[in-house]
Amino acid sequence: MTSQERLKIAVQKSGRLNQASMDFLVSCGLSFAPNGNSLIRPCENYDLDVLYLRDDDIPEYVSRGVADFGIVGENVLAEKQIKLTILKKFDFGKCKLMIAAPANSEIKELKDLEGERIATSYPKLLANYLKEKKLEAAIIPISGSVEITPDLNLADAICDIVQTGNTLTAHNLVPLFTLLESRAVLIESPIVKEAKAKFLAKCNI
Ligand code: PRT
Ligand code: ZN
Repeated sequence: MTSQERLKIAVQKSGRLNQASMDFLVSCGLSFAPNGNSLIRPCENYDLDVLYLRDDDIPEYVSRGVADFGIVGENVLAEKQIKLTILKKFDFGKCKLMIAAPANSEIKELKDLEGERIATSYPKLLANYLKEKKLEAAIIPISGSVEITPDLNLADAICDIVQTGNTLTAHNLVPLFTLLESRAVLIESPIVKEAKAKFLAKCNI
């Protein structure tokens, strides 16, 4: 195998998907030496390197063929609006993208969102949802800690990822509408390579 054929898989560097993604690769029979802080971790027993990235960057790396595969949340993939083949849906990283409002708010039904301000890190998915529901609301793009924005009067509602619901409860927010159900998925670059099929067979995909 030439060095150009050495495959790359993009995995979240740190965060909720990192450990389960590495566990999946190990379950495929791959082994990795401890890598310290390096962003590229070679597999010891297969022609494969793991690229450790921010999850938000994974679809871009994969769509451009810099990584042959990637493991990322469907929520991130959908927000990036990059069309890529999903090869496998995993049992980890399960969550929902939801609109939530303060418990004491008058927002209870979809129509109550009309004219309101909604803070989110998912402006594209929220815009699509509002358009589909024929609602006009102001989208406030925020990159993190979205749940504090109603208290600070930056927004009337939020659109964020919910798993247990504990974060919403802690901020006195009530989940109302689901935009997307998400889990971690294995995505594939559009670049054709012989080595890819062999790798997928090794992983029973
Ligand atoms: O650094 P990097 O950009 O790579 O990481 P990140 O901080 O953007 O992502 P990270 O590690 O938080 O999440 C990675 C992926 O895990 C997400 O894109 C989802 O696909 C998935 N996932 C699963 C979650 C959650 N569960 C989750 N609970 N992502 C985020 N959360 C956050 C949510 O934003 C909210 O703040 O957890 C809080 C809600 O959790 P509950 O349990 O209190 O409801
Ligand atoms: Zn991220």
